[in-house]
Amino acid sequence: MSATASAAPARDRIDAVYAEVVRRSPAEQEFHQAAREVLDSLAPVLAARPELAEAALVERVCEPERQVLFRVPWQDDAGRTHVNRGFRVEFNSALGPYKGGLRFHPSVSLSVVKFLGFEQIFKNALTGLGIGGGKGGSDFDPHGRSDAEVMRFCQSFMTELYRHIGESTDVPAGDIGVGGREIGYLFGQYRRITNRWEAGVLTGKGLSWGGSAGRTEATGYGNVLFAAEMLRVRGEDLPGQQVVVSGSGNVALYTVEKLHELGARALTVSDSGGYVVDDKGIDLDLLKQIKEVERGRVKDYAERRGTSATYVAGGNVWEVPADVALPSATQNELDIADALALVRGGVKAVSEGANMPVTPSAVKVFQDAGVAFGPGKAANAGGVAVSALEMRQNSGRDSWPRERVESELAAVMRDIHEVCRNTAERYGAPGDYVMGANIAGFERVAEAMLAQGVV
Ligand code: NDP
Ligand code: 2IT
Repeated sequence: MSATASAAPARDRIDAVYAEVVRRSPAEQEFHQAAREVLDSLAPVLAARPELAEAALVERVCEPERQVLFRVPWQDDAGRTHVNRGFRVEFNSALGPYKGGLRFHPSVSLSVVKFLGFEQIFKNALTGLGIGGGKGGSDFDPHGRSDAEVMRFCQSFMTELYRHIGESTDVPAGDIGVGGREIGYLFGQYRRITNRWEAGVLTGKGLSWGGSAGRTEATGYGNVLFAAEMLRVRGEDLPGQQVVVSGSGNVALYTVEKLHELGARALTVSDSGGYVVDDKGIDLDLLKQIKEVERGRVKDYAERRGTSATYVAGGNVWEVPADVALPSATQNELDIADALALVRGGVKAVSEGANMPVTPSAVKVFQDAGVAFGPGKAANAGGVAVSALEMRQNSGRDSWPRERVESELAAVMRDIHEVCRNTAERYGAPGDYVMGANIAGFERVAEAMLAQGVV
């Protein structure tokens, strides 16, 4: 297979698909960005495989199979009524039930949910574990809300969502603002409304009621394993590397944990208020206490850590020089000036723990500078991969030991790295993991869609 003379018409076709995406969904900037990035990789595929072009697979994959928007009314502790908007975009089910997280954050919009759902299609395909792509959430802001308020919100959210999901239909999980506490409240309401113990309807559950060992850790661990693979094929090693990590949520915490386990040093964590840099490396026990137990801020970490840590209020974490950067907070958090600063500081590898944290122009800076760049749909696939393993355990009413889950996660991450690398090489773009991930993910989905007819 090679890019042939028909690449030019293929590129025209891609541009036309993109123009139609923008025309049909105007003002959905995040979705446009995610679509453009994938589409930009696909011209050589259409040129080499006309059967995929003829079946309008690129056109079809850009349009969600179903989009659900709903009102979520709830009452706060003072009895005031609030109204939020709920979303579930069921993007593609050619490879399995829709699968993807729920995000609760004030910035959530249809555009954000569609960008995340679109990315999820290809990410989930790369895992090879038989899961389609979807995403959902709400513009609800959980910060500063009591447990009781979060519970009432989750119950109201599920009171509509339950009719759209199911273990063979659509299986949500966590994302920003949705962790173990929220999955618990959501599962409780689903069980109550449906009168069914259907463990496989949600993933990220507690270990005593259908959850999988290793799911909490999976995204961060997986991203570190992916970064280690990218370094390995360049003849470098993760142990001893200084690493800058952004965010201080689920992904960031377990990124730090795996880095330290493998002998690298995590220098930073951040939140929307600022960042902390710790010359001795982040003290994970203290950070977990503050974030997972007290639901505090990274500022509290700096105050309690002693002299090795400095808090930079409103600061930009990418000004800290490091060998490796693992953006693990949110979309578009690392732009061109940040990329230039990291390159000046000697960064060797950048791997996306978050979804689309690096802007397209920043990705180009890294690639032009020869920095290994791991796109989120490959690098952060460990979370959804272990979600798929949780679904497997649920369908067999089984519970696997942590060692089994961790070794399967490591195998999946190695396999994704290999597939992306080989695919990029096959299409004449050696070392370009963005091309590799987009093409390999698309080919798997497109082949299944082709076989299943025009649906
Ligand atoms: P959490 O809610 O646990 O943590 C999110 C972290 O990112 C917090 O530190 C938060 O800070 C920060 N953050 C969020 N939004 C913003 C913003 N707009 N500006 C600055 N900082 C922000 O979420 P996760 O760790 O689960 O998710 C992080 C990223 O990883 C997301 O992009 C998510 O889509 C992605 N991801 C998550 C997976 C998972 O399994 N959880 C799987 C794959 C990808 P603050 O508290 O100040 O808001
Ligand atoms: O972006 C993601 O892959 C996730 N938030 C995890 C999705 C899942 O279903 O575990």
